[in-house]
Amino acid sequence: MKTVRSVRTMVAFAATIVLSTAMAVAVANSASAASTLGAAAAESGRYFGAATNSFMLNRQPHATVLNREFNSIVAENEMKWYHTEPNQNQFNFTAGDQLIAHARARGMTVRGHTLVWHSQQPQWARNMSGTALRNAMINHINRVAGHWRGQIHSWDVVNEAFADGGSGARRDSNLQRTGNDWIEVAFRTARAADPNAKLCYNDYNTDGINAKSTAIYNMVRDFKSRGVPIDCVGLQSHLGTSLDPTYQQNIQRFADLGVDVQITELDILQGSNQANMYGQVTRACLAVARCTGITVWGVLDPDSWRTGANPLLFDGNGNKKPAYDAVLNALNAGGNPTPPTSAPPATTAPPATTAPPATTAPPATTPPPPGGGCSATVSMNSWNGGFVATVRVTAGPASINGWRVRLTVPSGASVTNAWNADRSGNTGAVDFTNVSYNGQVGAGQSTEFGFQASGNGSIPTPGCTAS
Ligand code: G2I
Repeated sequence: MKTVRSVRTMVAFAATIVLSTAMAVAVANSASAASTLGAAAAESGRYFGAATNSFMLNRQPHATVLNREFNSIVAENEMKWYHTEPNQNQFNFTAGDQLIAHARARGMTVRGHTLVWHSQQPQWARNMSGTALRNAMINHINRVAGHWRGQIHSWDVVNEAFADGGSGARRDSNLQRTGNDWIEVAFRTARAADPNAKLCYNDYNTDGINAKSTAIYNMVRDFKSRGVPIDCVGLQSHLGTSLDPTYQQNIQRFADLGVDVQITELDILQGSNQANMYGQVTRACLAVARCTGITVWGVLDPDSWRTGANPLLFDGNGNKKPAYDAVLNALNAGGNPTPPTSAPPATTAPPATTAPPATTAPPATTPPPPGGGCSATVSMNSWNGGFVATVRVTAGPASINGWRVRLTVPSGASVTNAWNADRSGNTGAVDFTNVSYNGQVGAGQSTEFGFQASGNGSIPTPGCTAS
């Protein structure tokens, strides 16, 4: 009896250990398994985003799902050229500002889509060609990327510039006809306008190793070898019923060039393979350290541009689909952590017109004039035949209410456009004066303006006069 009881006791004790171990494992698993896409992606340093529109931010159930699940957003249409510059030099940032405010209030990052694209251009740009169009493109990038400077995680600087099919050629467009260098000019201009944003080239039908993705690969390799600023490649991934077997290999070869890869517009035709493919895409990204984030092109199926395809992760009532579970499980299974260098720039960075902190002293070669006034320094981003200059104006020991910078552009060079300053002249000695919002600069503080010019050469240290 005694023996039986002690055996029973031992069995019960052993069972308790097994049970409590199992429970501990279960608790540990559920503690490490994040319950939303954004939180699960963040565990390996990635983001999981969705495309949306400002007019959907308060629409239910879109808003609830967007705010709960995603830690990144992108404007489906409202940061495109036709929307942000409907008339030449008249900018409309309202919808984009709303999207950014929404994201920042919730700790989400923002992808910028897109600075230049052959499609969805405003009518005035569609009618342009040659130098006028090239200058309009540069001005557009300066003004749009400048407006949201410091607030965009990654910009699709150029979208869909390569032809479909096996040619590996550039797509014909009014932009392409301004000269083959239009893409690198766009990237250099974007870097100067927002030095913290990652600059991406974005395209579709590039979801495997094929002639189009190889042409883009060759362009990125060329850009890296010549120092053209490019940080990432966006693979849109609008997908059908099967995944290209070289999908991951293709991501890896771009990563091996030294750029990040982002899955930028993921949606997959609903059908028997949808959930499986969503899992495959997620695992492929997680397997490559430099694949830093995934964005789905919409939140609820009825939001999608692919009418009737139901290609997203939530149905029209906001219910999670099997595809959602496939993605979440893949994210929670973990993957290669992203390298520390691919950390996104802080979304809390000040906008361009805000003076940088006083600790950012101007170079020693241009001490502030004694007794007040201001000084100016220039940094240039040049390519053969043109440059973008960023000019920093720093107040002396007393605050100032206005400033004028006189600088000498190189002989043969000509200023084509300026931002955050009024300009008189375009060759030789050119004067730039503050605009209404950046004339007041506190003692020792700085503000910046910029301009674009054609030509080559360097600019001597400019003079600065305070008022
Ligand atoms: O076409 C799918 C995507 C391919 N890659 C680039 C993305 O920017 C593109 O997005 C789509 C949007 O999802 C659509 O919503 O771009 C389309 C335009 O090419 C967008 O469609 C347009 C409609 O065609 C217009 O009729 C409409 O006025 O959206 C406009 C704004 O609602």
